Amino acid sequence: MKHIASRSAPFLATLLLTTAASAFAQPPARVSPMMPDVVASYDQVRPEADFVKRVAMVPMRDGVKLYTVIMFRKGTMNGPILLSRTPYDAKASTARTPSLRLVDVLPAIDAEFVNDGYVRVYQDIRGIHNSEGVFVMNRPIAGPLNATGIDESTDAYDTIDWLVKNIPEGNGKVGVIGSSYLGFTTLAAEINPHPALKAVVPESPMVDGWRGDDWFHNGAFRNPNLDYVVGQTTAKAESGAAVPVGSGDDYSRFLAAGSTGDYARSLGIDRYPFAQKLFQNPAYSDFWSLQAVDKWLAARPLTVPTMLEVGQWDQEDSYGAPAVYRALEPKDVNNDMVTLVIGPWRHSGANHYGYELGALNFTGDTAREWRTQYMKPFFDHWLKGAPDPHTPPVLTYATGINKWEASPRWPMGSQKPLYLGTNGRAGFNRPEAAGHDDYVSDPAHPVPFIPRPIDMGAGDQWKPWLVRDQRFVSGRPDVAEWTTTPLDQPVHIMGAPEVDLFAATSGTDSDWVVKLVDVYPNDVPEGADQGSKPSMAGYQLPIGIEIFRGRYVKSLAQPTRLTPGKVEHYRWALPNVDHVFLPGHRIMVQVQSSLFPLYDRNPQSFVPNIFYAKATDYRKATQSIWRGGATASSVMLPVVP
Ligand code: PG9
Repeated sequence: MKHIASRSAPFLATLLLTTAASAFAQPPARVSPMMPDVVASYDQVRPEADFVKRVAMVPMRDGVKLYTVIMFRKGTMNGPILLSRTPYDAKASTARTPSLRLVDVLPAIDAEFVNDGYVRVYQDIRGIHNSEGVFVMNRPIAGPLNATGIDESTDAYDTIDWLVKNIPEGNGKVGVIGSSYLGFTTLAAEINPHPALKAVVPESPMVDGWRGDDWFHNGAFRNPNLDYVVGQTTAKAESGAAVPVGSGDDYSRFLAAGSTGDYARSLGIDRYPFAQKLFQNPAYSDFWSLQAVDKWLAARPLTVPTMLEVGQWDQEDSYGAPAVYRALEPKDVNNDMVTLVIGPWRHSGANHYGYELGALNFTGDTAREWRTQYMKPFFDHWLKGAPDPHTPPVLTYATGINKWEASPRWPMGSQKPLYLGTNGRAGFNRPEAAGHDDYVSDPAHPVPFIPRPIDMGAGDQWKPWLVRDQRFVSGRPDVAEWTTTPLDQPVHIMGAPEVDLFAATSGTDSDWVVKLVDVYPNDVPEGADQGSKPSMAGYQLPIGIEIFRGRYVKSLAQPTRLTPGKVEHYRWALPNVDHVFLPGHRIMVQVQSSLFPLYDRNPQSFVPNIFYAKATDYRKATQSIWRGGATASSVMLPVVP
């Protein structure tokens, strides 16, 4: 760090003088001859401001410059650097309010850091907002899908190299943090990492866009992505561009359009390059499997301490963090390099208020508890040399009993089949006789994923949807359900429940949606003092919901036509959870064949590419869920003994 020390005095003096003169003018083209990349500095924008803010165009190895905002409290010296690399507008992310206090200007979660001497850095990734270059959605790591040699890993390396050489107030150690897409760029930073990168916290990271993160889930396409593609790729600097579809019920809108391809074509979205990529890759092709981040990480050494975080009811990226944990765990020989955190949160909820979610109340602000008691001590240790906080290998919040649990590994439960039985009963004893329950799935009347009218862009509908009371579909003839009798003992599950489904359809393709539901007692519900919230009496709380597109039963990469009436054996995972079904509660399994309009409809007749299905392809089908005997469907619960 010597070279920085020798540069700091004249550099800072120049910086202050230059910016003092420009306090009320436009930022100077160049702030200091000593720092050619810093294009603006607002140290003296308002003398009473309690922070320093610099904007740099940081050069990458190919010359492209990335817009980078550097902020820290005045007086910070020898500060650890915490970096986030975003496609969501670094400029806006660092201007939350026009305040003179840094804690008001940065996102709320940054207060704990900047008030403790951290330097906070936000950067627009390549090609978007104020950074130069060409944007590539989820830019694959250099390799078969990317021949340029430039990716989010090299850009992170070059950025970190610049930061440790050009921030005199820094201590030369860098951490990277971010949620969702920023979780993806956080994971990319630990591939071929810069030596100054000392720790990362990928939150709800996008890892595999076909298996379970964002774009598809097990082959079923997620319709809200069309708006996302428009918002992210309409114009380089424009954020949040939206298709003018007006207000109204998304259920009606998508149903009236026909296929998702029809919907996209009706709005010109089919002309967007990434929309075309999605439509051209409906199966788990190389396009998806070669960019799965867990596979990249599994093929490389583990060198950076990693704290993975995901919400138990993450409605966007529930797959990524556990998948990366599985990839890295075998490399964590001393069980002290990788932590998995599962909190009672919706997508990115860890960075917001964690006391409640939908109808649920928890023991406190669980998100803040995690950030202050676990996440920051983790960074403090690796970036500031603070004492080892002995972060547990696995930290989960047990919903139902509402308490944090530290575990040595994940999963902690062992799979125990909850069988579907006769007369809508579920139980842990395997039914002897084989039989089946049928329902008719009609693509003209798909099962809504939340009550209508549906606006998938409305945060109050979208964010908490995975904890929505499922009684809104109770009684639908196309939602089959099996329920245990009231439990006399708690059933504690810690892991990913596994669907083990034997099913047949009269069609030649089909979607299967399975929900694991905690049915609250109707008489003495917990949390009776729900305050302003409705009672939980009889509440049907989803503990996991996941879809599987039947055409992929034989191969995720090569879809096959289903044979009408033939029983197929399907296996897929529900999201990872730590949950206790309390005595008096009942465990319910629901099975249905649509979850609309979140997922595109399966026409239930085999077509080469569902994005291009025609109206005549959509046909009713009789679905048979087999139980007992050799075809005993169940949900394998990861029960803790
Ligand atoms: N999980 C968000 C997202 C990514 C891509 C498509 C749709 C949603 C996110 O990265 O914030």
